[in-house]
Amino acid sequence: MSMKTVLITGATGDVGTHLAREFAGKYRLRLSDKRPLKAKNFVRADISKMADALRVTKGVDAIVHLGGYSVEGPWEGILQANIIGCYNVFEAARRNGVKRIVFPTSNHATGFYRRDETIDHKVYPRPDSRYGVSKVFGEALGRLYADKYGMEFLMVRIGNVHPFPLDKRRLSIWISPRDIAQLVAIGIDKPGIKFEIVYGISRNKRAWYDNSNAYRLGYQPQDDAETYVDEVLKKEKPAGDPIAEMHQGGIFCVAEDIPNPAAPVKKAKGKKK
Ligand code: 15L
Repeated sequence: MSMKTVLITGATGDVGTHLAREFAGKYRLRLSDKRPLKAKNFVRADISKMADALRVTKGVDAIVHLGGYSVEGPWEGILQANIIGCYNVFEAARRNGVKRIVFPTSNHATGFYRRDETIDHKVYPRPDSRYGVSKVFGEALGRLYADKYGMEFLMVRIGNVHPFPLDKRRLSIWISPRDIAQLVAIGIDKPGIKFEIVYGISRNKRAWYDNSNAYRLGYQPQDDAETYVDEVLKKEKPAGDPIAEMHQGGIFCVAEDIPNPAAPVKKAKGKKK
């Protein structure tokens, strides 16, 4: 079979950057984002506009829909990027006959489960933020489009993608770039997926998740956050808010606004607003 054409939305973000690198040569990639990127396979698109979503999803075999607001923040931003944007992409895929979508939901869809609980892919969501709610929206919309229109979804409740775990909480939810690439590739390629939820974590000793559904689909993570345990715990700051400390979602359980690593760089205007 010829190489699949795969659209990655949100391609300038953290996860998109890792996946574009890991997938080079494996798929014919079309990268999109509302922010610019210097790459010849890049198409600029703002998925909060249906016309852009229709244009960018045309003629691809599968979509990895990363585009959106990636942390807790103002409702208006989350509404446009994650609720309207997700609807536009799924609906545009349906109209364009694109059947397969990998959606990065988040550990924050279930962040109000406690750290002393182990949860599997069947638990009822307990979002820890408006952002978490927007991810639950994406999961529900995917379920509808699978059941009603026969589209196919792998929902990956991602922990945190980074070359190494950043802190104690991430020792439980970390996923390495090569492991997320393997899991997303299963979502793109594995025949027979209708609608599945998995956790996007490496084989972490301290995992809060029973990720047997991912293993059933063939996921064989290569990494374990425990490799980094000493250096992570040495750098760990003293425990902060007790509610954050008690729950899987951490700071998302208490913060109203978390600095967005993917925010567009504001140009200096000379005077303060
Ligand atoms: C997420 O869902 C965010 O997209 C990411 O930026 C991290 O904050 C991650 O969760 C996390 O929980 O560490």
